[in-house]
Amino acid sequence: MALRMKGVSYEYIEQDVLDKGELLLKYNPVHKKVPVLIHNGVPLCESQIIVQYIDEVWAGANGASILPADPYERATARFWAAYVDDKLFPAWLGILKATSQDERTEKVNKTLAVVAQLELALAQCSNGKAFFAGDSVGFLDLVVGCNLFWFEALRRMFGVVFVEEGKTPLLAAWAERFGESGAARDVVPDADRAVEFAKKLMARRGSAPAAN
Ligand SMILES: N[C@@H](CCC(=O)N[C@@H](CS)C(=O)NCC(=O)O)C(=O)O
Repeated sequence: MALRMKGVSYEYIEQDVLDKGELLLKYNPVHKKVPVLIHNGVPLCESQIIVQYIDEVWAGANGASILPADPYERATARFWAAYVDDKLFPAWLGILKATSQDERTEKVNKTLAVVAQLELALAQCSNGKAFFAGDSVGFLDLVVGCNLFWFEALRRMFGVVFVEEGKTPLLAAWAERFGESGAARDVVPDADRAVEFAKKLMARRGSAPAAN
């Protein structure tokens, strides 16, 4: 999404993380995780670091700046981005990794609590505008937005809804706008593929079967 925002062309190489290939092990030997950006033959790892790198390297490119220019706004965006990585990602991933229904319910409730907090963050950051970053997509939009197709996959698998007009009206309207934005449109993976992968992950881990 960041490369699209900057108008930079790239080659996308898909990696099955349940069957890690040579390229991934070579370029991310520390964490052995995707994504990895290879630029000028050298690897960059960790999503948020990659996005910030792209913003700095292509600072003069046709796309607008991804991180806010104002130091306080930039720090605030980084604060919430760290919150997403620390709290949101493990909470919903825990739903897939759960080995009992009780554990799964606990992770669903945790995810709901984090999403409720993000509703408040959106109100604070957007200041009534369309996106976390204001009038257009920015860093925090990408960081939160890349979880949305997983939310859809979890809805299809377990019937759980994390972002909806009744409970999180701001996030619900934002999610619509984000999905239609030039950054996300045509790039975000299909939720069907996320479901397919999640089922493989659960089978591998022997997690409890899907139930509403
Ligand atoms: N903090 C990392 C997390 C990356 C991550 O968890 N990647 C997953 C796929 S979304 C992965 O590669 N998992 C393979 C594994 O855990 O072995 C980032 O933001 O890049």
